[in-house]
Amino acid sequence: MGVETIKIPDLGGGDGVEVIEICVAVGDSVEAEDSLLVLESDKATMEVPAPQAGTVKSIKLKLGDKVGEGDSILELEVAGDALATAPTAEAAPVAEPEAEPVKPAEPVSEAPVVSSIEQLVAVPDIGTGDQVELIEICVAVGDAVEEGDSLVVLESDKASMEVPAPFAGTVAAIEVAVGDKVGQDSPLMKISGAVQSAVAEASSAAEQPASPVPSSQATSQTSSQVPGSTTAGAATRQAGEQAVTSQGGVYAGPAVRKLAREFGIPLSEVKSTGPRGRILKEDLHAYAQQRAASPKSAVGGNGIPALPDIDFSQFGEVDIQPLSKLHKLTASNMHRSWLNVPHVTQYDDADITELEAFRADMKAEAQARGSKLTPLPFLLKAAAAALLANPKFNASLSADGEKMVFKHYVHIGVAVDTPAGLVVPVLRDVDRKSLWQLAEESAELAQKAKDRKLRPADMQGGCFTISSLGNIGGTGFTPIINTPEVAILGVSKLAVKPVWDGEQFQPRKMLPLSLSYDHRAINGAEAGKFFTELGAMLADIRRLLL
Ligand code: CAO
Repeated sequence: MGVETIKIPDLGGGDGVEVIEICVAVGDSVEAEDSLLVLESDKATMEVPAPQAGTVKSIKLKLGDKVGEGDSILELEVAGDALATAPTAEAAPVAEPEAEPVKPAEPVSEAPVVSSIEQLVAVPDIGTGDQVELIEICVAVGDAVEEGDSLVVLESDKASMEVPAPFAGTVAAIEVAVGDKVGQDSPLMKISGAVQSAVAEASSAAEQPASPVPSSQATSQTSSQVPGSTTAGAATRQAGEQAVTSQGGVYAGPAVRKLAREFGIPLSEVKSTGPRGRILKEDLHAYAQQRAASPKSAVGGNGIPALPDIDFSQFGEVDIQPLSKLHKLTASNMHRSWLNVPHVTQYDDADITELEAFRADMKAEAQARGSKLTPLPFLLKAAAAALLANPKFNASLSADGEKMVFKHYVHIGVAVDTPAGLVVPVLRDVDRKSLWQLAEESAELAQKAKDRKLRPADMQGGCFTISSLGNIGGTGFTPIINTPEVAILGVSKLAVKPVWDGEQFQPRKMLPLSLSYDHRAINGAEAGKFFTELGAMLADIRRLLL
């Protein structure tokens, strides 16, 4: 075991840099590369990483201190011999800037003239050989930029960094896109700049790096090593670990940027409370809380992380089709219900062996009437009876959640799949109609739906919905409640199953049912009673007469 004093690394010439965050406490165990503290200069925020793993024994500075290279940060108890294990600055050598990406100057003339040359701006030495993600392009072709204006923002796992314009000019071409992975010397964009002398420019271009270099890197030096101590991180890492102000005045550190991305928070909308307008993690929390309280759009709102916008063409050929109005409406209704209503779904099988036998007996008669007696009219009739017997199911909650509206009518919607999308026409007064009437009316409404002839009134006033996938297949599904209704019945495909009658297994026609209900309006015991009664009526349709 040894104790090392961890010191401020080479800050690229900046002294008197403020300590704005101490990320560890005495007694904490840290891994190599864990952030120890965050420093902030006028232009940049920098995380100082632990050079190696260890336990924090003491902290030598406090928030608000102004520090410079070589100042002690903390004492770290490390395994083994501290001197031997301490990394040296040579372990991460400073990459020499190169002049490669500079385009040759235009043909020179002898006399000094004002002319314009186009230079390729490339990614500077970012202190890592790894590729980093380009997260923001701050300019557009045709934009005039001043020297030092941000061109792009890059982000590694730990840091965000801006690449500033190395000279004033006009953006002539952009060679990258957001999401690209880039590394040192990757071309970014071409900037044409006015220069006083083509001769002078040509020669200076040959001597200097065209790639813009963050100030700390431009002046980076090998930090001196003191026996028993080491600087935290190598000089090269500093340039790559800056979080900076990006265009539009957004000023945030890497950890905050990462968190904002994870939660789909647009930093430009966050009110900052940090020093010099820096966005803090607390600001993100405040934003998320405020958003949760706002009744605005559910997409990316209510504290829900927004879904990433993915360019699928990067994986293969795609065809992009706009959604129909009906599809968008259904999607929005489903999403609203799913987000607002605490759904519980119960599953059960109804034994409809006798019902099916009766249906088979009635087939010829149905045909003679020009009708078809599917299981649906029986389900409608049984649901109506169960709704009347269980008034909480035939009700809606008021929007403020303060009142329950009990309905003295029984209108039931039936989900109908159409080429244009899902619609739910409503059969009125189901409790007062015969099975024949319900069969004819449901077939008529389903046809109208498929022909897109339903009127808005045909789809209003429902108390309960039946969604049947029985003619398609499946053993069960979780239907989403058609709010402001409080329950919905899902019907899956009938299957013959062995059922124990007390002495032996009998083959029975079992209909899988799923009942989703709004747990704000209905509790589990009530749902169990409703479901049992419904199943009993389907099992013995004579009960529908009671
Ligand atoms: N199990 C087995 N067979 C079933 C069944 C079940 N649960 N339900 C219906 N069938 C049978 C019918 O008996 C009929 O067969 P026969 O012609 O031999 O009698 C066949 O399936 C076709 O029935 P249908 O679809 O014409 O009539 P229906 O009354 O059962 O359903 C309707 C009408 C409008 C509900 C249906 O056409 C439909 O659109 N279903 C899809 C609904 C949907 O998409 N729901 C999902 C909503 S959530 O995304």
